[in-house]
Amino acid sequence: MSVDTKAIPSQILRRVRETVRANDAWRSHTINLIASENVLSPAARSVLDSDLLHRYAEGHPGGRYYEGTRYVDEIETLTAEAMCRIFKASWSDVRPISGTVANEAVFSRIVPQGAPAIAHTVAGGGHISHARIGSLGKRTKNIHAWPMQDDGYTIDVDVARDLIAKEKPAVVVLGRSLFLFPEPVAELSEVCRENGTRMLYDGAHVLGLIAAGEFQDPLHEGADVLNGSTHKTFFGPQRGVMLSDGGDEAFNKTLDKGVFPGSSSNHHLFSLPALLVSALEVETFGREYAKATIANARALGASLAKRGFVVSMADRGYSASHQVAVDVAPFGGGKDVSARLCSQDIICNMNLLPGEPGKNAFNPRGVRLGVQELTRFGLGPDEMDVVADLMHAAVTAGRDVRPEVQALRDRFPEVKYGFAVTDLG
Ligand code: DSN
Repeated sequence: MSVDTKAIPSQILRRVRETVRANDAWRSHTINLIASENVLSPAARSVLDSDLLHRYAEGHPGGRYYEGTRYVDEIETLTAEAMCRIFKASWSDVRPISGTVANEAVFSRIVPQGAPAIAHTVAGGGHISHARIGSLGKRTKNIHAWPMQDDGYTIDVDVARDLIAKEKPAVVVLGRSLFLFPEPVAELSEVCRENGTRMLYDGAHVLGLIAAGEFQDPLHEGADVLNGSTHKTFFGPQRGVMLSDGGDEAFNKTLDKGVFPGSSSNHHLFSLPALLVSALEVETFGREYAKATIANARALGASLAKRGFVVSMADRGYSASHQVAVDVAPFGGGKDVSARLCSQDIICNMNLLPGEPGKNAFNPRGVRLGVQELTRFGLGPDEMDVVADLMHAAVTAGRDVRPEVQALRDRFPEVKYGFAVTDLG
């Protein structure tokens, strides 16, 4: 980024507020389909701005390296307990500030330098932190891709079992950024145990669906650790979480050290109360929300297919999560189409489709659509049909749909499935 050294501070200062307000105003009337985002309830938002913005709390409640933490200790303990309740876990760490930091905490402690590992490639839907150029790649370049069936999405379990038995990897990573269907956790857990392999399930995208019992239950199907980010389908502030069950104290201690001092010192205390409120919302409204989200994803897939789009995994009902993947190559490809949609206030990202070669990453065939935010605003299957119609008009006919996008969003101004500020007393 080039820097304007002649800029005048007072002018920039005004620009800061204007820019933030402009973003607020714009995003409030867009159709947001970015699958990794969501919005906070008014109750969760109301506890974000506090003295905790200024404070430090390394270590754990009861074992801090700083004085002055008595209140954040209480919040952190309540949040960790809520996470254990929600995921029926015996151990949780709520200090990682993102899903990637949580992954770093695991990889840095359980993957010896150069050891074999198995993960999804980015082209296979994997997250960048599982890749050779990401967090896992700092420990090892010896990363094998999960073998895939012909659909380019589904892991070939028999071949995967043989690969684990042959390579004896230090870690296998299940879970992805293009995450349409559950992973074969139960099917692979035994061969992992037999070969001394730890299984990390990266549930960043589907954490809220797992919490609700509406996707799969990785910890009880055999994963050693469930990592996630707390701001996608788990509709909290931007943070991460790690969970395990089964009481392997030595393993939990290893993970704990991976978080602190391994991958973070302080952990952005200001957003912890908002995470606690959001976790209580997930406990209260999570199942209803997750069911609505999955129904909306399937409805959007069907509505787009009805209008002639090729939607991935049609034979399996498009999705069992919050996402659908759509082939937009006939209309210019993912880069061009996502930019055109954004100019019409419909926001999504370009994405490689299942089975597409990684070399296409900068102009893939597809776009990835996530309905978790629209669902939180209360939109349902009927509105998914309207969204599909607007996308179709914008992409195939170049129509200016911004007024219709705004009209749709104006009908759903309130965040649902959450508490009101007054519920906080
Ligand atoms: N890369 C983000 C995504 O899936 O959108 C998650 O970190």
